[in-house]
Amino acid sequence: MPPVGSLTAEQLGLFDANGYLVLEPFSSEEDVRALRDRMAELVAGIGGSNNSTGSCEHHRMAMDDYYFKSGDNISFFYEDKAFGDDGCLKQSKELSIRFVGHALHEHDPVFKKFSLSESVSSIFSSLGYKRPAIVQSRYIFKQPGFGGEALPHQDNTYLHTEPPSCTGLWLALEDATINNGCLWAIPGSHKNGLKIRMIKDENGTYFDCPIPSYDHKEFVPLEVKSGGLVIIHGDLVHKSFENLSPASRHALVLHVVETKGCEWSNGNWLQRKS
Ligand SMILES: O=C(O)CCC(=O)C(=O)O
Repeated sequence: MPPVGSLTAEQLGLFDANGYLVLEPFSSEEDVRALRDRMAELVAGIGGSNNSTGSCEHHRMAMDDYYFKSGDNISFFYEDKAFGDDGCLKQSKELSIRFVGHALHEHDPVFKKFSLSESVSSIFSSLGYKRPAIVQSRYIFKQPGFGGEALPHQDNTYLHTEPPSCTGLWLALEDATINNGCLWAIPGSHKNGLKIRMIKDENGTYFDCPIPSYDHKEFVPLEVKSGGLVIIHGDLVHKSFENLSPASRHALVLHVVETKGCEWSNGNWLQRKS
């Protein structure tokens, strides 16, 4: 049997038409459990004190130095709404974290094993990548009650090569539903090309044109069972809503670019060492 990531002609046709492809199932229950357990260990290790609600040292999600350095390490970002007026967390760190990134695939053995698995690399061979490189990994928690929204975007906006070559692999580590903040995408929107770039240079971090707006009616929900994977074209417009439900929605996202014949852009916030 070929690895699960080895795509058929029919699957490639669907990906080409829609800009996304759902592979369900993709990862086994054991593999999902291993990723979730490992993340629980990493979070438990933050700051040395488990279940802390008293520390003010937790880092909010913001485009600042902590964020810009996170391309090369494992950093922890908290939901804004997790903090009280005193600047301290209102509940345990486990229920406050927004995401962890951006080099889990390099620095953690469990995440590295998944990222380098045959199932994952088969996807990139199937999509025609010659020398793919994972440039970013992010574990997203979508906490119950306030897990933050992802505004409509295209991944090539943030992880740009010339020519654009980013593909996202979004692995559901819990059932992702309309209720708990699943992905939504505009089918076929990748065919309209990249609309906007985020640039970081000596003038700061900014977009090169006004942020486009999209009609919600164009989006379709991508509900995925735990262990299912969504392949996302770098120009696909996608988003997710705030999670107002009592159930979390954990997911792991890997972003890959082509390094053969494609040049990593100097203006990207993430600058790789090699
Ligand atoms: O998981 C989410 O809610 C959004 C993830 C996403 O859009 C991305 O990683 O590009």
